[in-house]
Amino acid sequence: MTAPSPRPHAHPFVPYRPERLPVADGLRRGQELFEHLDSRRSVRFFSPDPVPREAIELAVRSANTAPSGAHQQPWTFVAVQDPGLKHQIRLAAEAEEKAFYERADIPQWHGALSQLETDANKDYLDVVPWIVVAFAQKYGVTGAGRQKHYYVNESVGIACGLFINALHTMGLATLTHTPNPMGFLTKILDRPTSERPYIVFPIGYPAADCEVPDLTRKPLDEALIWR
Ligand code: IYR
Repeated sequence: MTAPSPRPHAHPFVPYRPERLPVADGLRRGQELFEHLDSRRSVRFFSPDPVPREAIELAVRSANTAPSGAHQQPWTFVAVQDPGLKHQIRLAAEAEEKAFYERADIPQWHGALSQLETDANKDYLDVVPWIVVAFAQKYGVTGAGRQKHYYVNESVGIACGLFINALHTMGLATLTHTPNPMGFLTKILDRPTSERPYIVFPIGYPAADCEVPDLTRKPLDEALIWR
């Protein structure tokens, strides 16, 4: 028999009893996770080697564990393997990026990006075995009509963070690619207008000769304030 609930509830609640680790064990796990996350880099040079569908499924299962506003889980992940669709995405993304890089009125933005040595060529969108596009559900669509969604950006952002971590854990690389605007993805991937394209994730193994910009992470005292 299950123990009676210690509190009165109007809705179903269930016991939650995660393992309580000894402090030293928790810190060791935290250190290991930090070192693992710190070894991740955004990649723009990919291998065409295949990645099993199961890996994409596992990454989306991980993303799908994210906390979300009112538990509305306002995300959809579209996994693209079809070479024709990938090529359509590449051509449309490159058209937007060309316009972005040719804009003369945003020199500061271009300056901030220069150390990444990016340009309008997005050949990796053809090379990778998968492109996953995260969509944010601006509102829900139910039989009764539109349901307002709360904290959509925060929720989808957290889900995407977990997604990136899951890929890295499987030895896969990705990039948070955000061509601007991204409306073309709604069309190419046949998504409803209730969804907004959020991030394009090219996914694969890094190329054998992959390089990344020599960047460092900001020191902890700039990331963390104690009071
Ligand atoms: N979307 C462009 C430009 C770009 C913007 C940011 I913010 C970056 O961190 C990197 C690139 C591109 O993908 O080239």
